[in-house]
Amino acid sequence: LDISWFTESMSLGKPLKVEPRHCLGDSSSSVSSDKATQETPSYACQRRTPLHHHNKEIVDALQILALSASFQGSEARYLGFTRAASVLKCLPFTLQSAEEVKDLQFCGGHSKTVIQEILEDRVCREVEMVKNSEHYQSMKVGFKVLTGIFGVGIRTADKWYRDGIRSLSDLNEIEGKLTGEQKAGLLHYTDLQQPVTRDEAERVEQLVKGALQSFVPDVQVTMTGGFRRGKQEGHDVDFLITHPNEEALNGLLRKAVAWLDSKGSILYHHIKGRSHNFARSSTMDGHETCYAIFALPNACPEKSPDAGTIQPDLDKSPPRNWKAVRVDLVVAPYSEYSYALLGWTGSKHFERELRRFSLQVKKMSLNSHGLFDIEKKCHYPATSEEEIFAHLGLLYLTPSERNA
Ligand code: DCT
Ligand code: MG
Repeated sequence: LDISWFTESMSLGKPLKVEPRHCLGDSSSSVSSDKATQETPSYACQRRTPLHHHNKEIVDALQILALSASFQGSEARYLGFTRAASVLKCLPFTLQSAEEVKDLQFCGGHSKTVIQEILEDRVCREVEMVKNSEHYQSMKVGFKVLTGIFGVGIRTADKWYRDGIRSLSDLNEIEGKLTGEQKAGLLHYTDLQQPVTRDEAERVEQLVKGALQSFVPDVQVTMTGGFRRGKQEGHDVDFLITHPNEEALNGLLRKAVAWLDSKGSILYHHIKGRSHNFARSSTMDGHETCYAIFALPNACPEKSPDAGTIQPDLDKSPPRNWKAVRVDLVVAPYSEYSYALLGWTGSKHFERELRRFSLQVKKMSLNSHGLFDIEKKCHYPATSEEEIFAHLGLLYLTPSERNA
């Protein structure tokens, strides 16, 4: 683990050593530069957050509490635990004593109590209770079946819980009432619960590129999400598709997905068309997107994948030569590509913090389409992620430093 960049510039008492205009405490802020250098930058997009850090056990515990809070519909508690976990990911050392916790910034009282308890007793009673609670367990099952369309997962999982659904077998009983996406999530539950490895992601990339390039040979395809940030595993594989000639993108996603489907590579897909009347200042994402479940052939297939032999993976069916993998395909016009790349690289918390920083500090609205200055009422074009960070007066962070 290389933390030299951190120890030089980012220990808690000595935050990002950047040119003054890049800091929150810059000349436009009321915070004096002396005071600013004593503080942890408050927004996660101002901090370098590596993938590997020194406080995994505590971060994992805080993230369980964050997930549980979101399952209970408490966004404030979700954000509190998530922000505390994010600060800990930046620490260049392993927390050893409860005493060290007192000085942590952006870490609320509840999170501090949890951290102190883990440091003193090795476990936190609240975390153990949550992990073993029926609500948490069954919400996780419900959430997993909802294969990931943004914004609908928790609400539906909660409704299922209220309706008395506690397990996969309960869900099987209401199969007739499930949407196509939910049925697919249930059918491929076992596979979708397994992490997607980098090797699998790269094989999905070959499939996706092959399909798109058969229609437009010079189409640009970039793997985004956690894999672009350096993760070795993820819950899905995310891709961003673009081309300098925007006409080349017309109908391309549908054609490529239909082609993959005809080869038996797709188990489920749902395409959301491009939203043309999409408000540019909105935080919503209006790009054409395909949410899919691929049948990814095994690394050394003896047989080619055949959709005709696909069977539910819940029962003890004979060994298959493919694995169900969640894939998101996003098409961005070339002029919006850098914004879409920044938006789809994540992490989710990094993106939330970047949007919060843009709005609160810069009075700008940022989304995957562009950056809108609310006061000057103008858009800022960008041809690279570096340019977007510069528009926001932020130090550039590479994808692997955005694991907030
Ligand atoms: N995203 C976001 N806000 C959301 C959901 C997603 O900004 N509510 C962005 C950030 C990451 C990117 O889209 C891809 O989303 P995921 O695949 O859910 O995240 P990931 O970091 O790739 O996680 P995983 O490795 O588990 O797939
Ligand atoms: Mg992902």
